[in-house]
Amino acid sequence: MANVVVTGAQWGDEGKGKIVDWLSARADVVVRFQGGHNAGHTLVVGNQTYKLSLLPSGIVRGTLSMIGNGVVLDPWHFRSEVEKLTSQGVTITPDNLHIAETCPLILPFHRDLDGLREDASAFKIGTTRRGIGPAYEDKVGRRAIRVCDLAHLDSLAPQIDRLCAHHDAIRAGFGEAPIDRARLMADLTEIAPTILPFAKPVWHELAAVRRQGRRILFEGAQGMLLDVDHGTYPFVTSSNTVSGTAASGSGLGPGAIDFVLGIVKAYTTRVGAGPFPTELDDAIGQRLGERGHEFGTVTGRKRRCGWFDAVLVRQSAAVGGITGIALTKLDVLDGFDTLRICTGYRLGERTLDYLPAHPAEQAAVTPIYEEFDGWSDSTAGARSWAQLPAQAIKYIRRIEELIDCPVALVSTSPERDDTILVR
Ligand code: 2SA
Ligand code: MG
Repeated sequence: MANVVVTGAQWGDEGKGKIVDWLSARADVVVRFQGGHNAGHTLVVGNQTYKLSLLPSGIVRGTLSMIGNGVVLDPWHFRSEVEKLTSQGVTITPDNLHIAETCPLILPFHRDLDGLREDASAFKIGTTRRGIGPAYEDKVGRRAIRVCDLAHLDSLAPQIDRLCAHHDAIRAGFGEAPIDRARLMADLTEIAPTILPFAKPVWHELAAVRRQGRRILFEGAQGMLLDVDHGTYPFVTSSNTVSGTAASGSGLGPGAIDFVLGIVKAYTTRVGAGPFPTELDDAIGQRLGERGHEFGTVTGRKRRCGWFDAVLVRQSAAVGGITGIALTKLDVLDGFDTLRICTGYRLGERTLDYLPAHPAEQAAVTPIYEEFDGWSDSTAGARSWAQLPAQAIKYIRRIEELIDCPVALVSTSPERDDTILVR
């Protein structure tokens, strides 16, 4: 298989980190193409656990890694994540990590604004408070400071003025002092030498990688239902998380993508606010959360849990052009007497086979469930199809049918090798 996009098909936290790690053994380059340090990718290698939120997961095993133009980069976070991983024995140098020169920067006042907005109003998105949304707003508003600007700080004052004028007006509304320009310039001057050695024309390098026939693994963050266009708007992140972004967010054409692997958890979780039709506000939801260790990697927030929603994943598979699914955390369902899968929604008198666009309707749908007998044997650590209980296979096959997409991989623990390749 040549170039693969790994994309979340639910609300994130499907276990992309592990699957990217598994696939990175077969890739020459790993590329992040959207989001920022709001991602939370966990890799377990032997007895070491690595938590990444900005860097491509390939870096842990030394695979050439790139941060594409579609990512928003907090330079200070970058430095601390590099330091943390280095202290865990990971080698990170400008030879194995490249950052697109066109990445917009997340600046300290972006993070402040993210928090101010979350705190100030009754309407809460439940963001990671890392400044992701405000930084993307400035990118689209053509006000952003980008990585390449760090090499031209002497002539940056007019751009900084324009950016700060915009933010000062917003800050005033929150009763906040104007941005200290001199301090911002000093901070940028201080961090620039850390970032610039990594800055490269990533699109140009990827073109060469393509010409040489080397394999690219595109590492998505968050999930399809958090996509700013296709997700549960406004309860979404501020980037396009769908697989198509892998091309635009790294500087390649759509023809560069050979396979889209959608990562799907065997049940459903969501962190942050917004509609969640199959959410279980009871002992079963509690049990899923405990067994699945469902806490945010970045923020430590408790994730909401619910039954598998085939309607949502079918929608993700269609919108994201998913070629095959990797089903993760199947072992969390071990030992349940009965399992449920949502196959459709009821909205008043209507029956729907998709999630309606309006947030009020999304909140009002009630799931139509199909019930399954569970399995008592453990699937944890299974490495072959033959090791799975018959009922578990039945559950997987039914999911496949309902989402109209084949299951290509089944993951049975955070360990790289506990992965079943389905033929
Ligand atoms: P933001 O910060 O602007 O991107 O938040 C907007 C919404 O997107 C959700 N979001 C996420 N959902 C799941 N996982 C994410 N990454 C971390 C993780 C999150 C964490 O892997 O655990 O640690 O809490 C992620 N990033 C953003 C967010 O909850 C909002 O609903
Ligand atoms: Mg995550």
